[in-house]
Amino acid sequence: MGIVNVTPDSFSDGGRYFDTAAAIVHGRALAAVGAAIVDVGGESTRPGAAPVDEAEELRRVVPVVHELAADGRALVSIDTTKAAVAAAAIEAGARIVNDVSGGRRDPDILRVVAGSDAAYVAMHMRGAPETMRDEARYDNVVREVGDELLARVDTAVAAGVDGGSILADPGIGFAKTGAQSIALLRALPEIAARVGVPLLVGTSRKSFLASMLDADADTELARDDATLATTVWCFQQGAAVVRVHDVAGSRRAAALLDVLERATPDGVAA
Ligand code: PMM
Repeated sequence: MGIVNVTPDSFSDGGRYFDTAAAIVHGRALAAVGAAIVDVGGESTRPGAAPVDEAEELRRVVPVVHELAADGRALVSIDTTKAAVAAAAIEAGARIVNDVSGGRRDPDILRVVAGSDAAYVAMHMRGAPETMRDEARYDNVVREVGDELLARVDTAVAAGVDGGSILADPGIGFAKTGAQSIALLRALPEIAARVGVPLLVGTSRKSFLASMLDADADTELARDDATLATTVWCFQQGAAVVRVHDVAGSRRAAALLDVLERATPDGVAA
């Protein structure tokens, strides 16, 4: 899943694709290098970010979703927590609703998904982006995130969302410290077993990666390198989807992983 942020202030690429035309060009470029999904978002979820009103979010995302869906090269996902934005995006051709609140911010979003053919990504977060930094308190982060994520999946199913079209996401960096994010990455198979649906994981360029880099080496390129290691890790731990900025790099890594996984003892890909 490639990231198309139509926002002035995202985690890492804020502002770069804020313009509708630039966002469409970027989404097309991600599809061209092999993104199976392009995830279009109009509201920043950066820690401390201010909310965006519905009219502005619609203005940002709907034309981008419409154009990328019309291309038909990649499935279009809408990264929103608002029912009205999800509905408009589905109308414009989105096939996946990626909800970082897991249905907590606007429970109507679950009814919108249930009434459509769209798939649903339920991500784990506590609080809201404005406040989540204060909510990173866990006795056992793996157990608590697993339990809370399962509750989000169950709530979605109870609202009528098809359980076979749900992905769960542990929400790396959302109400988690760097150490907690690493603990979750370490325990992906356990979390997948707990929630009972495939996992999507988003580590791309996030600040926990910086703790593994020298302070003067914390560049976008270095974070992409670090992200690649997490892509390989996530796929090896059974994740179904990774959400990344550098789609080309992740595709290359995934292709090599595929060869290694299918290789016979004499080194020939089966
Ligand atoms: N991270 C961000 C935004 N949306 N959606 C899902 N499902 N998982 C994530 O980890 C996630 C997300 C924040 O990152 P960005 O500002 O770089 O897009």
